Amino acid sequence: MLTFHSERTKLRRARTELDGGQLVTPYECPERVDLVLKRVLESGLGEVHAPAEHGLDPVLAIHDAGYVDFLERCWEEWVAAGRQGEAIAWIWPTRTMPGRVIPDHIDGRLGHYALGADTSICEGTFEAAMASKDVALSAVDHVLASGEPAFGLCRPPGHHAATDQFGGYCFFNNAAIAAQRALDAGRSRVAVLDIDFHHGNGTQQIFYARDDVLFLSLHGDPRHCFPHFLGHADETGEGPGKGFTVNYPLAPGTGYAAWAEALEEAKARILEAGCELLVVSLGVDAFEHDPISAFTLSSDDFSDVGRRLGRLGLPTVFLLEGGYAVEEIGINAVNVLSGFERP
Ligand code: OKP
Ligand code: ZN
Repeated sequence: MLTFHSERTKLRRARTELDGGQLVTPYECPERVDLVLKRVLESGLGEVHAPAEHGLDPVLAIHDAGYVDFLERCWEEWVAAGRQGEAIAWIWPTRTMPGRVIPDHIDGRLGHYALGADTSICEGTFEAAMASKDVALSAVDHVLASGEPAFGLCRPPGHHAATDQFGGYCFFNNAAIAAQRALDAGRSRVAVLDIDFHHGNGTQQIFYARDDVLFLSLHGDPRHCFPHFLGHADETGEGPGKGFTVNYPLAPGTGYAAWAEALEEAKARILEAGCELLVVSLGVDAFEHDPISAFTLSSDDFSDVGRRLGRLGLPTVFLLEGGYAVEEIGINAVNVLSGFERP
């Protein structure tokens, strides 16, 4: 299958992530792209293509215009305010202070548009997010035009990004942007299957009241795992979207047998709903040695994941999300893709 990749996805190189009360070098680093690309090339998966530039319209089909403007200007505003470090949110509209008015001050705007303090904004963040969604759009366009599968080597990831919030290393929701593209191209229902270890809260929020996108997620139970405040089994959609959100929260320590059982249930729901295209939010942080996750999938299990997804028989676009055990991220991502194509 074709891979879509842009060197511009590496324009974001944050120096700080708030982790355990310390500022550490972020887990979500540009080297992840090099490792996955290297494995794609050595595995003979297929050609690597540069994405086309798709501009902001497909972003604005998903995200709030004020949010996009904030992301574009945040870094220069932060620097203009004389700040020394990277832009990190530290005050929020919370349950007791709901925040009806979007503040003017950069500190207030950061809190309005941030989900958490884990994700710093630095120079190049907007440019990398733009490249990442271009990768996703070119990959889905290839699937739409050819019926063949494609892999978008997206980075930064997207599934935590909501209509107007960034966080969990995500800025633009690449999977949501790709799903909307497929609908705009005439598909009547699309499935987004999120197999990243973390719940895809952004994707869920974006499509929660809609029945044209079926969102399904296998993830660490939010009682114990990031993003902590969404992803419970009783969240099933609202209004016309009732039944079109399906969550499989799994306990930390879950191994492949139980995980694959949830995957088969998700596949049955995708077929039952008559989805015409599958977007896979391909995080590989369910891996046993991932540094920030708690499932125990092996590299061979990821090949089996690909085989199981291939048996759905749907036009499929894979978009990279998380995966942080850097040496193995390329192996595990490409194992899914190879298993899908060469069962
Ligand atoms: C992004 B993706 C330590 C870990 C918490 C948030 C995790 C984001 C995961 N600071 N950071 O879903 O892989
Ligand atoms: Zn993740």
